Amino acid sequence: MDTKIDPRFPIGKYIPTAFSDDQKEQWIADIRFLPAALEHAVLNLNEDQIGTPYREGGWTVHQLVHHVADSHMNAYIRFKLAMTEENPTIKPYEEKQWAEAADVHQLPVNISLTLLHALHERWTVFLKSIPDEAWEERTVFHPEHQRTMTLWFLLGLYAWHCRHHTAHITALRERKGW
Ligand code: NI
Repeated sequence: MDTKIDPRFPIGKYIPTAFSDDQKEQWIADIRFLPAALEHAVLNLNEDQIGTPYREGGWTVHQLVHHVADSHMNAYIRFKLAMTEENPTIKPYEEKQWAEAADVHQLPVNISLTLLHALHERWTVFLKSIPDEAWEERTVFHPEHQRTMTLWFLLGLYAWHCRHHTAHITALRERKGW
């Protein structure tokens, strides 16, 4: 029996769920603790290990950490736009090209971890200020998917995104025995 997990999706794909207070608390906690979780995931890795792709042809640990910073800077802005404008059209970005950019190549992961600590502090305080009724009322429009998304959908998506990329690194370490 083949029970191998697809290495691209160590925790599975994002499955949206109905609004609940408990789920909201859990998802905000996932976002709050991402910087510490990611920092822990890369703790004591040497330069070669940081430069290792998490799967064949995939991003390196180094790129994964910088990607999470790229993604969550965009995410934070999407939440702020959704709360201050009516169904704003969000800006997709070319995440693969961002992950190949000079700053990603030249800077150690510590720079993005520091950025994530500050960013997630602000993001978490902002998320906690969102009134319950707003989670399903406030929306953004995603022009590539031609789809309106609620803040509730996005909260779950980014909580998943935190655990998804952290698991890429922890699963790699487990496989390699690091
Ligand atoms: Ni991602």
